[in-house]
Amino acid sequence: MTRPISLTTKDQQNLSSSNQQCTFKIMLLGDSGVGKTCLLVRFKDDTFLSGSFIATVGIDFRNKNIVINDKYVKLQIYDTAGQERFRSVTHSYYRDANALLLLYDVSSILSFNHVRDWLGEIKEYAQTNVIIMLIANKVDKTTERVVTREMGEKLAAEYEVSYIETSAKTGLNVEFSFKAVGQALLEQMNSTTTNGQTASKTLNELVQLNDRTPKHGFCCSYS
Ligand SMILES: Nc1nc2c(ncn2[C@@H]2O[C@H](COP(=O)(O)OP(=O)(O)OP(=O)(O)O)[C@@H](O)[C@H]2O)c(=O)[nH]1
Ligand SMILES: [Mg+2]
Repeated sequence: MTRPISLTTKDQQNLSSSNQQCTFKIMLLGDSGVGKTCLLVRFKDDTFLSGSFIATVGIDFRNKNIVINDKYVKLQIYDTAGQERFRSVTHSYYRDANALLLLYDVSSILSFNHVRDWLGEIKEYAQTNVIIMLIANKVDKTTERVVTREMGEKLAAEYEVSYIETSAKTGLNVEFSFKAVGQALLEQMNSTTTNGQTASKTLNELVQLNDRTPKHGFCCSYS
């Protein structure tokens, strides 16, 4: 059975490379403006980039060392540009990714409609055993929300990927998402199957556990 994720202050430690047990590559994908960079900055620095929007050019990456169930894990997170003109640059990075976080903005139906196109690109360029998490970001925008949870969950179920709602602004589920992916990849690494099924199953179980957890619990330990 999957262990729930513990959020501890140990995660903030700068772990020396000799202590690192493994490195996983995670890629952030989705239309321009959905909040990929903000999600990463929230996870890495626990701040929110409000104000004028500066689109990512090409690709950027950040490392974050975390502790998952007492194991040291280095997450190498690639923040891609959502703009079409950078698509060929990002394609070359898909192959090495262990996990893909595919974002849309719940206040933009266009970004949601493009999720199918992104999944098509993933199929074309990523490894077949890559794990995918569909992220409905900006859920703090309650009055402007046009993409419901039901719509997101339905699409995720159709493509058999995990679904989670986040807000880079409030921090809702941000740390959880990265840690859940890290934990799923760890379990995959320790399993005998190589087709990614263990990771996807673990991720789904963690998301379901999280859905049943009162949200203020994560909030308090995170901020
Ligand atoms: N309300 C709200 N605004 C957000 C959230 N996440 C991002 N934003 C805003 O959305 C805009 C775009 O965010 P970015 O993170 O730069 O978007 P991006 O997906 O990295 O865009 P590209 O780099 O062009 O691909 C910024 O103005 C952010 O302040 C969120 O969770 N809630
Ligand atoms: Mg960006």
